[in-house]
Amino acid sequence: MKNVYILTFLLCAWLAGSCQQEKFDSDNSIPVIPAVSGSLSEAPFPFGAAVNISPLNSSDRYKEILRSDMSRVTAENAMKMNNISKGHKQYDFTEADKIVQFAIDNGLEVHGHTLLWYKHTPSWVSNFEGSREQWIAIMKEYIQDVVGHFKGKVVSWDVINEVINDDGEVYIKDGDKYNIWLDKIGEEYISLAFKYAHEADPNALLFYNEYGHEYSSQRRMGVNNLVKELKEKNIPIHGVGMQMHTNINRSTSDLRNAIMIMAASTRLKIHVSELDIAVNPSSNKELELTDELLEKQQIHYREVAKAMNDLPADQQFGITFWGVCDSNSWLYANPDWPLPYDDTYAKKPAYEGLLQGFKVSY
Ligand code: 9MR
Repeated sequence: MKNVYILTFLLCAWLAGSCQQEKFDSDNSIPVIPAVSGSLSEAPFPFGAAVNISPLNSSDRYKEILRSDMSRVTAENAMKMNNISKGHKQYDFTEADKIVQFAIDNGLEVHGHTLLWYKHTPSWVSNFEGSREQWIAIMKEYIQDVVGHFKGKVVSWDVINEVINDDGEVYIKDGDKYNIWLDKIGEEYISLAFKYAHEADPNALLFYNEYGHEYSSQRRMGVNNLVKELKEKNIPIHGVGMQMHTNINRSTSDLRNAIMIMAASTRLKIHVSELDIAVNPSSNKELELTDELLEKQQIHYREVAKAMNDLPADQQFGITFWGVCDSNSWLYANPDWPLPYDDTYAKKPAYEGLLQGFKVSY
């Protein structure tokens, strides 16, 4: 029965993808979809944005957009390990607390990003020497102190970020990427991390967060295998974060299919967790932003919103943009303009694309 469900879902995703191919890609025309107006807050699923403390302190427009259009925020950097952990049992929650307080004051949910990642390991951890048991102990302590600190305020967590490569395998080292937790503890660190986070806040929703679902089916398979393994061991995992740092050259059906397939195969909540759609993926320094690029970007945003809209309600965790306006984006210096608001905080065509994605049936 389960297989029939998955096959039907995959077939629908494929068919929908093929139709889009015809509409958007083969003749390269802009599909005829009625103009719509409104706000992202009208969507049947949450929209959110990654936030940093500096624009939060300095820009009223930034805060207005978070209040009017978003229902969730993620700390873009403030909750990463070396920004919080200053030594064994020494924490600095100043910036993260400010973001959380802003969210609470304005009725926004907070998604925690991220408990463990190969990046942002503080030096006291890199220099730590101990047995496997001692490594497990410091990991447990960190997770439970942090999740405990934000208990009741942070609704959901990326427990583990980016452990799978393009071959679909969990890896310790790849170029300058080095996962110290995997090296010292072994693969069990993943299930232990989920278990410890759950113990610290049984109400928090726990996610595995990864990039590349839209371009690597092997990586997607790797995520799927990991989720399956965790579920078989009864480890509390509630969702998959699909980062989607993507660009206008990727086919819209790749974006849709990644979401549909991950939803059908895991049955977990789907969070498009770090969405941005680059218009200058090759970082051409001379590139200028044209209407044509903005229209392509609009179509891509529309397709992501439509895919989220088409998921079963209990799997629609929502869409988080990786920043609010273009000048907040980690890609801005490339140059790039990957977000739905321009650098004056005005709505771009992408914004209307998002509205069309959940308001118009096509
Ligand atoms: O946008 C983030 C950037 O400001 C940081 O310098 C960088 C390193 O911490 O992380 C960026 O966000 C990443 C996220 O945490 C995990 N997925 C990939 C994101 C883009 O690199």
